[in-house]
Amino acid sequence: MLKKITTAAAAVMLAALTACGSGDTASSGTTADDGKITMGFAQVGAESGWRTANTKSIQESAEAAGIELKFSDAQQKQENQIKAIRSYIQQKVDVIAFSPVVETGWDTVLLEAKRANIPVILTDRAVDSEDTSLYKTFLGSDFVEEGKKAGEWLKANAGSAVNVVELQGTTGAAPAIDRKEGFEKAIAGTPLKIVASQTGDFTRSGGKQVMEAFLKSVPQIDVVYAHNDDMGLGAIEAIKAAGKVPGKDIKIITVDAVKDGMTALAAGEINFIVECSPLLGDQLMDLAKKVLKGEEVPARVVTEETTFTPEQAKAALPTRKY
Ligand code: GYE
Repeated sequence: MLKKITTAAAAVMLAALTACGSGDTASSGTTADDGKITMGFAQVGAESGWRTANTKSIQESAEAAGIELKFSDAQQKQENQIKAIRSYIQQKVDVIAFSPVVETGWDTVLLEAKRANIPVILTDRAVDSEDTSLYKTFLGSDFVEEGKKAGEWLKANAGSAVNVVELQGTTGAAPAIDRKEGFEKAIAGTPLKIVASQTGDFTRSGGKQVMEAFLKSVPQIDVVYAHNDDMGLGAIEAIKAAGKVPGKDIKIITVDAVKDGMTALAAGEINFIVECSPLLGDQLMDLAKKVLKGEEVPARVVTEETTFTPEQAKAALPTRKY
């Protein structure tokens, strides 16, 4: 009996110590201190219109949900994201969410979070870790499906087009790998072929530079398939500078459907956009709350998305949120 009491007392003391321990990070507001949830979010960067909209969605949703957000921008560098995650572990946040810049190389830091009993939620991009117990759930789009939609549209609307150049997203990133795969599957067995493919790092300047090089080195370009709107918009600048008409001389297909992309689509400079929604904030906060309450969450939550032609873009633009 005495032993039992001692054990119970020790447990209380330990809890008190833990609470004290987090006293120096009291501003982090961990659940142990004041019942408020603190989320550490390690963002990829600010490489595109999509990313900016995604960051805004996460910040606004955290505020609306009463969740304290610690936010970091990794400038598209994995080492920065790993540092940010380690610092969230040190600060004893309640939950960590992040959008992994590339798929590989996360096991060690995810194991550190697991050992510290801090649940991790993947948003937007996937990791290739075999041990799926390293994270609670993965919220985001089906990028293979997006690539397929782009390829299916082209198959149906290719006309005499044959030669496709591809502007890939960040090398090693899930959306770059999967959008390539889905597109290639869709155009397989048709006369369409990818004659050149390079990364533009999901940025406008990257898309422009790669397209400038393609226009010099590839004799006949019929189609540009860009893994995001920003690279497509960069390619438009390069095409115009080369004296060609984007959307007519060269068909352009992109992914995302952010406002700038939709505006170019409505103007006929892009021919087709596959939507990828950056508005993941509300779902992320809901999932975080559930995970912290110990409720079951699905291992995978897929975002619902559509596609746009120029006519559909014109209709959607006035009420477009991002
Ligand atoms: O398509 C692109 C951004 O991971 C889905 O990252 C995201 C992609 C998005 O830079 O614009």
